[in-house]
Amino acid sequence: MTAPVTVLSLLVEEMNRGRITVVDLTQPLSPETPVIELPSMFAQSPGLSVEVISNYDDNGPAWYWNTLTLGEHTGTHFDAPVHWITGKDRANNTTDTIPVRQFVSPACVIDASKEAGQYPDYILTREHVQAWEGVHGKIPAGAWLLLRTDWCKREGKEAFLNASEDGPHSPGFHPDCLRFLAHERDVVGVGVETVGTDAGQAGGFDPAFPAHNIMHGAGKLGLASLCNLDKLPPTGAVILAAPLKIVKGSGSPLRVLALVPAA
Ligand code: 23J
Ligand code: MN
Repeated sequence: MTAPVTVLSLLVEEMNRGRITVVDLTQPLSPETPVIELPSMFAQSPGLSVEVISNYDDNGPAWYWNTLTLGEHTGTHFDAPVHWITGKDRANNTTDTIPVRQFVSPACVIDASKEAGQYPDYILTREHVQAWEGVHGKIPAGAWLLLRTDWCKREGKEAFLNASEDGPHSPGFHPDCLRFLAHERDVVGVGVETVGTDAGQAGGFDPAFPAHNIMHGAGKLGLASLCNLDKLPPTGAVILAAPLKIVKGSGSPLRVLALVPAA
């Protein structure tokens, strides 16, 4: 009796042969992991703190485990539509109710690393996306749009958040680009390397925080603080990104993996 050949058995074979690799798009999660800093009139989200329950000691002689305290939006994390007021009345808008099919979706990767390297406030436009489509083809419905900026290569909180007197400076999306992605392309969501899906200066955009406002208003998802986007092809990767099943959760830290075909 031999098992039947299926797309999944072929996938396993391809992985065993190294013809499909698994790339980790997740930042390490530690108390040093930077979290977004909002203007001081708003409540802040705590980063990770870790308290040991036992460490093979009197509190538990044969076991080691910890208690974690952290905001839902810490480190490499998932944004659910309910996170934003524009998405609050949508069906299946929380981490426990989003259809799991969306957690396994293909990726289109736009490389704006050169632009963001030269200008930290770089904003991706509809025209830039359309130029990418001219080379790589139309973004299919249900795909992630991942914005590569090489921001994850910035070491330390200061460089990563890149804040000055007038707030943080980091790349993101133009509102018109987000409307295009949500309504004309029907992406599953957008993913970025920066601390949140919106540009550092996006609090002053119209609408404010458009990646949150427009995407979540359209029931779309977000992924923030991704890394290793430079290891992905422009098309052809499949992303596994499943948040914790937090009841009524607005988001969650998660492990994001990409299945990538060998070049
Ligand atoms: C709350 C308010 C503004 C922003 C954010 C959260 C995030 O980026 C987030 O992690 O969802 S911009
Ligand atoms: Mn978030």
